[in-house]
Amino acid sequence: MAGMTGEEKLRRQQEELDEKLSTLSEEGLPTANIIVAGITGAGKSTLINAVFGSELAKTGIGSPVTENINEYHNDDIPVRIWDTVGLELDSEKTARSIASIKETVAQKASAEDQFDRIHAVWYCVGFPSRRYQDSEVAFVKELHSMHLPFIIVLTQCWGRKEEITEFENKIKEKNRQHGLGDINIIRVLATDYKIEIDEDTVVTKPAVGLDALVEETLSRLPEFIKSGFVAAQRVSRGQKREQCENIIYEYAKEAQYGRWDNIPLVKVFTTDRKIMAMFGKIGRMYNTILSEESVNKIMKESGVDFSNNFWGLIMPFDLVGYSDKISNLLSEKKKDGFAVKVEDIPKNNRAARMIAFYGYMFVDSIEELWEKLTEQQLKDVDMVVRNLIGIINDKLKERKGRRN
Ligand SMILES: Nc1nc2c(ncn2[C@@H]2O[C@H](COP(=O)(O)OP(=O)(O)OP(=O)(O)O)[C@@H](O)[C@H]2O)c(=O)[nH]1
Ligand SMILES: [Mg+2]
Repeated sequence: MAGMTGEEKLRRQQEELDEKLSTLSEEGLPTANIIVAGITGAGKSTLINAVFGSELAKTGIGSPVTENINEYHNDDIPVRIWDTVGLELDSEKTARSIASIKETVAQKASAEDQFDRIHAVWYCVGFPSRRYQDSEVAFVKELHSMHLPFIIVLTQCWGRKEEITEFENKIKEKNRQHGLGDINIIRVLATDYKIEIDEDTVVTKPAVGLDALVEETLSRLPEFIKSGFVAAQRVSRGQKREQCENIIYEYAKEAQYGRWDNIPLVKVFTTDRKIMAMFGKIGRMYNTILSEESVNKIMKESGVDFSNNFWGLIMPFDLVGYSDKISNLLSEKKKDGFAVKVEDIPKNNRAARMIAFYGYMFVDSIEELWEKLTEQQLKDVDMVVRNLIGIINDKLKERKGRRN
């Protein structure tokens, strides 16, 4: 960098940082590959819809990979599901299908690119049938031996607790006999179950266990695939929030490292772009795909002077409690082994704090949006953008109110 003026040097440094950050935001999310197997009627489709939303199977291309495997994928949802359809484990024909499923899985499992491999298997057994046949155990054994995260999902868990426990023990015992005692079984009722007592009385058993299934799967997925799985699932909001904190942290750290607010004139526009990229990523985590245009609109029409973003928003930080949140976040990260100190992002590092502030505000707003809109409405981009602008403006007003 010899011969450059100080300003040129800074500009160059900034460009390099920008490049680094834009790759960060373009990476998108990894796609988790999950096999959902089980005999016909076990409740596979119901489970898939409950965890990933009906959009996946409806608009996704359900294309037959083999006679008995259907693949579901939709560009907006970072998950790929292989569903074994119509498997009847007793028949002759099914024995052939199982062989072909095993072959497909084995091929995938050994793929050179880790992203192409199968990342987890959910094997569904329906409680109402009370059946866990020898042929199923053999099938489970084959899949389990590929050393993938393997979970047995005991589906359609309505009915008496003791009976469910009894059946679960039966499965466990059978597994033990085949050296599969370590397989986890998770009880699930994917959607509410209505029991008609008589003409006027309907008792509803509410859905349970999906969060446990998501948590267990997540804890066993390879690290590099987790963010995709979290974005794709619709069950655990806590997990989404955690992933968003990681995103905010990345951007805040970059802002701090880049000292964006040291040369305001060069950085104002850059910072806007970072915030936009961060909003886009957070949106994806909540299954909300926002185009650049939409994010732009949100930023323009929120009651903040975004073009003057280094002044208006920084002062009242502590009054909203975001400063504490940010400090906590940074200490958490430090515990995780990150080389970051709370003092690393001092109170006077406006860009980093501002980015974190926007990040948290956006996550809060999207969570509110989730409460407010139905799954169908969340697909309507105009409605999402309009509502987000409303929520953000309310939050900012709230903030002003507290200041006074
Ligand atoms: N209420 C309720 N019904 C369920 C649940 N799981 C499955 N069912 C019902 O059980 C039946 C079979 O469920 P599916 O999800 O279609 O089963 P599948 O495993 O996809 O079956 P195939 O596609 O034939 O292999 C359907 O009528 C579902 O409505 C559940 O969690 N709650
Ligand atoms: Mg099905």
